[in-house]
Parts: sequence; structure tokens; C-alpha cells
Amino acid sequence: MLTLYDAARCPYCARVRIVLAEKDVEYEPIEIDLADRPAWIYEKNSTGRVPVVEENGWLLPESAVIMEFLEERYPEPPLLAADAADRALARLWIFRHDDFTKPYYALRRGEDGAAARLDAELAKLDVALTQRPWLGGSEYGLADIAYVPWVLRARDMLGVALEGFPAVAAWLEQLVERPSIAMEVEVVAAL
Ligand SMILES: N[C@@H](CCC(=O)N[C@@H](CS)C(=O)NCC(=O)O)C(=O)O
Repeated sequence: MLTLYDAARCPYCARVRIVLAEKDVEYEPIEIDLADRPAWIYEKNSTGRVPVVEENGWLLPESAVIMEFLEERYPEPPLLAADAADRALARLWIFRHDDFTKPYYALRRGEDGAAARLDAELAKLDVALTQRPWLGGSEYGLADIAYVPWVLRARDMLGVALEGFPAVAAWLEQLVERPSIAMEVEVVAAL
């Protein structure tokens, strides 16, 4: 069985939890206390970070790579579109996720100007989601999963208002109807 070295509060882990839930994969979660990480976690990932998945002793860190691995290992239901252009678009969003997460973490640290920088990134998402229903194009998938953990935490933990970003707000409303993401809303509420 697959093992996930996990942390409830970690949005990178949330990506992996959502993909596993979408694909209905049974796995063993091992919660890592990020404030007091066990020394052995460095044997699982030299950076000491989560998430890491383990499959029969084989280890894989990095949430973006794990998402693609899970997509290939468990192809049903697909979370990358059949069309190459849509797949590339999804990967482009995932590749650029730092543009969004940098101002998110800056806001968490209380840095000056971070709220405006995060709003600028939300505005970019809003434009994209006005042009197409999902970040990856016409279908829900990995690109949406890659961003939603931060958007949820921004709204529910940092008090970021989404009213000025109607397409993002509508996207999130649709997402939270999915059991895999409703589960994450509960995780965030319990943090
Ligand atoms: N690039 C990594 C980032 C993972 C990451 O930063 N995880 C955080 C928790 S949200 C962590 O383990 N932090 C511990 C540390 O930085 O030492 C990924 O996408 O999986």
C-alpha cells in the first residue's frame, strides 16, 4: 500500500491528499509534526520536507511530481486532459505556482505590500477563470488541485476576500462541492 508522509497544515500535502481522494486510492497517512520533525524524515527526503510518498520502499518527494506520478500510476479518473494543449496549460500553471505562493507566504509573515501582491495574483487567476471554466482548460484537474489549497487557506486562514474576484469565488464554490476538496475545507477549519 502507498504511504504518504503528510502534515494536515501543509498545502503541498493537500495537493497529494486531493489527488488520492479523487482517484479513490487507499493509502497509509503518517502525520509529521512540522514543529518537531523526526530525524528519520531526512531518510525519506533529504530536504526533510513533506509530502513524500512511499511505494514498496521507493520514495518520491515534491508535490508537483507526486501529482503527475499518481496520475500515471492511477489513470482513472483522469486529472489531465486528453488534449496536449490543455495538458501543457495545466503544467504551465503548476510550473508557475510560486508566483501565487510567494505573496501568500509573504502575507502570512505580515510583510508590507503582500496583500496587494496576492490580490494581483488572484486577479490573474480571475482573468484565466473568466476565459475558461478550469485552470487547465475545459476540465477540472491537476492545475486546479495545485492552487486550491492556497486559495482556501488565503480565504479561511488569512481572511483574504474573494468578492473582488468573482470567477475565482465561483471556481472555489464549485470545487468545494467535490468530496476531495470538502475534506480539505474541514482540515483547514480544524487547524
Ligand atoms: N517543493 C515542495 C515543498 C514542500 C514544503 O515546503 N513542505 C513544507 C510544509 S508545507 C515543509 O515540509 N516544511 C518543512 C521545512 O521547510 O523544513 C513540494 O512541492 O512538495
